[in-house]
Parts: sequence; structure tokens; C-alpha cells
Amino acid sequence: MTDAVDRSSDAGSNSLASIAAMRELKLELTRFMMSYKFASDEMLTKINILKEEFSSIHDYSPIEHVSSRLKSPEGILKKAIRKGYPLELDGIRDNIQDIAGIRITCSFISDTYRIRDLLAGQRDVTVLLEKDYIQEPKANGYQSLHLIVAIPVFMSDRVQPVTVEIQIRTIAMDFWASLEHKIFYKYNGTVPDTLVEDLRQAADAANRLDVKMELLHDQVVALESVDAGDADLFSFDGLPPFPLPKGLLDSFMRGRTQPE
Ligand code: 0O2
Repeated sequence: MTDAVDRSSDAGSNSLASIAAMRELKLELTRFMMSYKFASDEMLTKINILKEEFSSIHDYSPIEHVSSRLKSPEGILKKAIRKGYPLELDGIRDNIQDIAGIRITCSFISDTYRIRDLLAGQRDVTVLLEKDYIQEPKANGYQSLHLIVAIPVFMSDRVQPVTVEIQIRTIAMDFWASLEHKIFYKYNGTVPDTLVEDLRQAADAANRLDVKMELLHDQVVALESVDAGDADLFSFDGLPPFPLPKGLLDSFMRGRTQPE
């Protein structure tokens, strides 16, 4: 009788312990996923600040479009199994660096590097890895600038450096990559040779377009600065005249004409 009572109380405390362990695991998993969401949000804020600042101060923004995604827990697990990483949170955190991903689409090739420099130059951003598939495209023609950055996330009880993958590319590169991605999945990864070659040629064409568009843009900018001449030169007592960016002038003027 006492044995039976002891056994049932053992079973009771075991199941309580496993419920507590499961709760703890759930909490850890939630914290784990949230840390990537927060890191992504922090990076998105930085990117949006740059975008807004450029739009209001300069005449155009080098950032055309920004998107982000978080890998699902299933996607993370699949990748960890595929790559043979240890199936525990610390191992996954150390090995899988694209749980949070941000894609920035720019107008011109030089803008991709400009954005890279502006983000990498921020004090709390550490670039852990850079892969320049623009300078060295992949064999299939894929072009993009990839950064793995770490950013500190301030939680209630800890500061956690969290990694984010940032892909920076032009509109033409993005167009190519999304079509290639669709084709790759349509053929389950085994794309017919003719299509592979067509894709490579399309990537070359996209690159030529990028180069041509940037040349055109540079010519227009050069013309604009000749036209502007000294019109935008400002001078204060004792200081030599200096140019004020046209965007800033425009926003001053807009502010002055708005009713109080
Ligand atoms: P998703 O859902 O887009 O994130 P990794 O497997 O990430 O550990 P890898 O492959 O060396 O290591 O990383 P790399 O080269 O930096 O590529 C990672 C991501 O770049 C991919 O993520 C794609 O988004 C993109 N990418 C790389 N190569 C190609 C390509 O040939 N075509 C296209 N369309 N995109 C590419 P995932 O993991 O594939 O998925």
C-alpha cells in the first residue's frame, strides 16, 4: 500500500517536473525567436532612418525597397538537421546566421556599397561576414551583397548580440534573383541546361543595364549641378560661401510656406 502511494507520488512529481521543464523550454524558445525579431526591428529602424534622411535631405534615396523575414522554427530545425548542427539553442544561435533576414533593394550598384558602409559604420553594428556576389557573381549569375551583422538586443535580464543577414542588391539583381528562385523551385533544383544558360545571359544583361543606368544617372547629376550653379550658395558673416543641398533648401521653403 505504502509502495503504491510512494509510486504514485513519484509519478506526480515527475510529471510536474516535466511540465515545468516544458514551460521553461517554451519560454526559452519564445525568447530565442523574439531576440531575432527585435534585432531585425532594430536594423529596420536604422535602414528606415537612412531612407527618410536621404529622401528629405538629398534629392533621392539610394534605398528603393526594404523587406524582412524571420525563419520559422521548422525552417531553422530543417537547416540545422541538413547542415548537421547541434540541435540545441546555443548551437543553433552560433551556426545559423540567417534566422533574421533583411533585403534592401537599391537603384544603382554604387548605392549597395554606400548602404553597406553606412550600416557597417554604425557603432553598435558589427560586420561578422561579407560576401560580395556583385564583384564575384555566383556561377549561375546570382549577384548581391551579403552581410552578416551582429547587433546587441537589450532584453529585461540580458544583452544579447544577435545576428541578422542583410542582402543588398539593385532592382535588376532582385528581379533576376526572384525569377531564378521560382525556376529553381519549379524544377526542384534540377534546372535544364538551356534554362541555366538563359539565366546566365539574363544576369549579364541585368548587369549591363545596371551599369548603363548608373552612367545615365551620373550624367544627369552632373548636368543638375552645372544648372544649379551658384544659386544654392549660402554665406554667413566672415565665412566663405558654401552650397546647401537642394533637398534641404526645398524642405526649408516648404516649411516657410506652411500655415502655422
Ligand atoms: P532564404 O529563404 O532566401 O533565406 P547558408 O546556406 O545560408 O548557410 P550560403 O548558401 O553560403 O550559406 O549563403 P549565401 O550564399 O550567403 O546565400 C544565402 C541566401 O542568399 C539564400 O538564402 C538566398 O536568399 C540567397 N541566394 C544565394 N544564392 C542564390 C541564388 O543562386 N539564387 C537566388 N535566387 N538566391 C540566392 P536561402 O537559405 O536559400 O533561403
